[in-house]
Amino acid sequence: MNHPYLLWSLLPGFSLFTGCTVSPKKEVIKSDDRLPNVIYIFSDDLGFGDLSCYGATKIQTPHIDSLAAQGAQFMNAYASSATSTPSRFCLLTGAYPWRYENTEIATGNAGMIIDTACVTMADLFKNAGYVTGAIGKWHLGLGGPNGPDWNGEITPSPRNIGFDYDFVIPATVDRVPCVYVENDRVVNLDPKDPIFVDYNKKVGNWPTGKENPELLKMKSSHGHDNTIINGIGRIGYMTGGKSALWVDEDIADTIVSKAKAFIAKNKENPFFLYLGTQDVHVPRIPHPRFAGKSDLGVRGDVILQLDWTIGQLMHTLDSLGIANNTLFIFTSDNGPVIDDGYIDGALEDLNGHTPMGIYRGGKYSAYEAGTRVPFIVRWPDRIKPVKQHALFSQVDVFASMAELLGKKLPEGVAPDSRGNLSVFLGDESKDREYVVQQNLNNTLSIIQGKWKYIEPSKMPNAVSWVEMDLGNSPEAQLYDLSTDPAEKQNVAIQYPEVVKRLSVLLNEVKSR
Ligand code: NG6
Ligand code: CA
Repeated sequence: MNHPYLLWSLLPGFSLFTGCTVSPKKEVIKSDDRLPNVIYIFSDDLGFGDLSCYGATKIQTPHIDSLAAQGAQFMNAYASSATSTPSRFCLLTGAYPWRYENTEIATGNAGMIIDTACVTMADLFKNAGYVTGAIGKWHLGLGGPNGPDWNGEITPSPRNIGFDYDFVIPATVDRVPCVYVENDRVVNLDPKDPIFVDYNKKVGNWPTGKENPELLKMKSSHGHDNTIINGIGRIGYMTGGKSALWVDEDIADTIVSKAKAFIAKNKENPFFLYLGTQDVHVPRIPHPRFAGKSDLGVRGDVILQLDWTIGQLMHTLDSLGIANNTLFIFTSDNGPVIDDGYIDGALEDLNGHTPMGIYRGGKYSAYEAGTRVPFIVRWPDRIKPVKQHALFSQVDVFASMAELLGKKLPEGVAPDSRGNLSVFLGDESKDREYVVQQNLNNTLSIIQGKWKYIEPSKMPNAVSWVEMDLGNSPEAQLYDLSTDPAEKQNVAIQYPEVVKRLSVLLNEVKSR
């Protein structure tokens, strides 16, 4: 596949991306005008209504609340997509994922999805002298087109797209292999017990959820009935690598300790840390410290665990004396879902909690709760606390970071990203000209001002494996978000000229 966004790294005469080695750190960046460290946290499936700083009353998230109180808290910010892989792809490439094949939810043995020739946001930071790290959930594929060699060197990896260091969960916590990869090797792998992974047929003789449901500590509601690891049926089959298997209860602790180590090691450099939490994705398995603590069942418990994670990172920055000059971004890859394939009591235990807030839909959906997510930016040295109401999309983070670093992106790099630093830092409240959203089925929506248009789609509005209002309809949909943020009244028939205008604009964006 020919990616237009791949051409840039080879542009002659562009020093940032020609691959010439600058030795930036101490020489280029003087200690008194040091660029900020940047931490970007992608939580997983966290909803707009899941945090007390966004109005939740049944759960308290004090650490994330204090982050919000000290920074710019966005009220109208969007992930590009209602699922993980495309959302992450968009952030790191600054390109809309729906322009490219193979950017849908990735299996656990998918090859690297971002071409190594692509200049990513990690490359941008690295070329500006930052030390770059990717920790936690990855879900952008690893290895060549046939997937990774789990028993050897896993390449390409995040280290081939701009990260100096990686410690990653390859895909999601419900997908095999249930192992960590650190700097291109499976962690704690015993070479005498090699790993085999297959997404089509059983490998080895480890029990599966389908054959041995009596072995499960959490049963599946949909799918998740392949190999059982730690009493949980997963998506995909694996065998081997016993010594390398993660312990689900410990994942948050592990991610925090790796992040702390990375931050402490690089406290003298500017660093860029891209961190994906496994919380609050299924299977929701809190550490015993958090189990039963929320009164909202396991989904609430892992929200508390997520809040703890953020508190630990804030504390680390404080104790190293670098909090003031660290740009700390906290958000979610897509909206929330209640039953995402395991019988974990999440629905029964909601207890009045509303993960979607007032919005319609959720993860996978074209409606607002699919992509409207919490988005918080704290940088004490620079950002004055503010509630940011401007319309904002994560697609613009890349170019905004280029602005921050004083780098001009060459033509073709981050092609869909627009520098929007003054909004990003909360200095100015100016809506993006439009925001494009993508649902599970690649149905696109576009928001401009108060209007939201969802393009007609031939896809069904429901799938068998998750109860979700996907937003697919053969008819054009138009909502006035200023009076109807919950998208109850389709007013397409009343405002044909608005439908026309937005469909033309969307087609124009598509054809770029
Ligand atoms: C779905 C899974 C869901 C989750 C999702 C990806 C089933 C029934 N559902 O196919 O559990 O893993 O994929 O989520 O298997 S994401 O947040 O990483 O995009
Ligand atoms: Ca997700």
